[in-house]
Amino acid sequence: MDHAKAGTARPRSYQGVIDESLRKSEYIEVPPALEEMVIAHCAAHVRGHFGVTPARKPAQPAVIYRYGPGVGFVAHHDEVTDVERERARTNGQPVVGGDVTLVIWLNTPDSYGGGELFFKNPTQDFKPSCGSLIAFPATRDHIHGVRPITRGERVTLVVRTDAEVAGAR
Ligand SMILES: O=C(O)CCC(=O)C(=O)O
Repeated sequence: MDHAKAGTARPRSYQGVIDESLRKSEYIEVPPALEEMVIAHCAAHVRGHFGVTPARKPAQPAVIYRYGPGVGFVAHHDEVTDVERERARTNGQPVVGGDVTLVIWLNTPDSYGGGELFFKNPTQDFKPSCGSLIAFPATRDHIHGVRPITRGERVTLVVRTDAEVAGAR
């Protein structure tokens, strides 16, 4: 949290779309060593559920997002398709993607209103305790988003990881 508060937050939209109505959260990038520690900490859980080992994507630093009142994130998926690549090519926004997305909550649910992480198919809303991890495949069938914050601020660490399959080469 201190790292998030001290950092220089910059606006960022998503997947090459510069449109603050889609997402207006601020973010800072996480140092590689901290990202490695977080991934190592989550690895057993990810392996247990998905049978793959999450690995850092060096070109794509993990980020801490801060969502303030009125801010959410529209329903989207994390798969990088030609649509996202073309948008990124034309407007200079980074393409972000991976195989497995990790979301880790950095503040307590009572410190903000709204802000549930929601999924479609099946419909599910999550507002977990500080330190919780939700991991999900970064595929187009995992549509998700963040409900707008009604009070306070919501802070999450999002790590987009590659999936390493044991024995694959
Ligand atoms: O901040 C979150 O909880 C989720 C962010 C998200 O959906 C994403 O970055 O793809």
